[in-house]
Amino acid sequence: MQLPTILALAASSASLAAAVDVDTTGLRLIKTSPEDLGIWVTEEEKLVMAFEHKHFVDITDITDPAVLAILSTPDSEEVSLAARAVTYPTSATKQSTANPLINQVSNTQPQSWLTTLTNFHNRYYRGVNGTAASTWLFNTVSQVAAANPAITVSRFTHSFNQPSIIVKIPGTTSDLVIVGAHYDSTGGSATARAPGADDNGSGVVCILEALRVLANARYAPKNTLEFHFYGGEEGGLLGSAGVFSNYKSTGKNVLAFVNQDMTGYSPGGRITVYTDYVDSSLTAYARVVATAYTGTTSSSSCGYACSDHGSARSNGFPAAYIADEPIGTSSPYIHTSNDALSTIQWPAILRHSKFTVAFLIEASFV
Ligand SMILES: *[C@@H]1O[C@H](CO)[C@@H](O)[C@H](O)[C@H]1NC(C)=O
Ligand SMILES: CC(=O)N[C@H]1CO[C@H](CO)[C@@H](O)[C@@H]1O
Repeated sequence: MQLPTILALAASSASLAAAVDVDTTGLRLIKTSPEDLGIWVTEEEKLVMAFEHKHFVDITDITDPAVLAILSTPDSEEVSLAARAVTYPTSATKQSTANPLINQVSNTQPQSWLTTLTNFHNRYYRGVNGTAASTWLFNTVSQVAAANPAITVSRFTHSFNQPSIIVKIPGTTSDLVIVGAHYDSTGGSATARAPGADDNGSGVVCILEALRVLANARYAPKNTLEFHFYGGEEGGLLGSAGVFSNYKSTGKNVLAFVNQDMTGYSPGGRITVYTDYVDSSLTAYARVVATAYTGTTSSSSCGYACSDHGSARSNGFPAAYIADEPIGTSSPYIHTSNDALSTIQWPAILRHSKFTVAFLIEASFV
């Protein structure tokens, strides 16, 4: 099959693009902006784009017209949410519950977990090492969750061999408060070294540390709490797209989704709240919690298809994005072999682990 390396197709929607008469066998349809109608690329071209920090969402398997419509809606326009409208508190009020738990947060386990995660040659979602990382993470998460028999751990499978992992602490309501991070990594080719320490091993270990603390305390929330570890983010938000599409079609009520992608490199020493392609009410609430528990925050924006909050948002769920640093001063190492354990700033990891516990406790009462 002979094809130009990148086929930009003039069509008004993804489904139209798919219907244009070219052989797209083995190619993937990606979208790089609300206005972009879709571009067919090879897997190798996706890897190079990620390496060059070009953001995209892989829409090949997205068929829901409402999701495609949101993916084509500029950030300046509010998107309506599928879930019932949530009124978030304007202050943090659960310190007496949260503080004793936050005092249990440490870097001891995150240092060990991040060492193992970065020792995988890479965690590429279509490669054997990415699958091995998935197996290790599932087993580790299961061991941590075992401190409380009420907690369930499951795999959410995808068309690629790197399932997302979903942990649930059941509440007295089925309304969901979710924290998430992706665990795959990429280094510009299918076999390149990609330790992915900051991007995004760091977010993974913060969420896992929050789970460890809540599991050990046998914390029993009102709202159901979930911890999501996504595969395939670097392939165009694939893992989170699968999970949130399922949550939409099965009518789950998501009160809040907070994504953390990069939590371990912060010269500024402040949690950064991202303000584009997110739900503004939830984002304001996440900032309230971050400020109450960690001090002054920074703000930034990171553009279209920046990370997994985009998948929650396009499926009609309130989503926020929290990271370690504004985009201009964020880690210069990501997507390369230098995104290594040695460049991690551990105070940042600790700050985000504490924030994660605080947010889960506060939001469990919403
Ligand atoms: C998997 O990791 C090994 C080293 O442990 C490496 O030699 C190999 O190239 C990696 N394979 C892929 C597909 O990345
Ligand atoms: C897309 C990707 O490969 N990883 C994301 C990790 O987080 C940074 C910033 O938060 C994104 O810019 C990257 O795209």
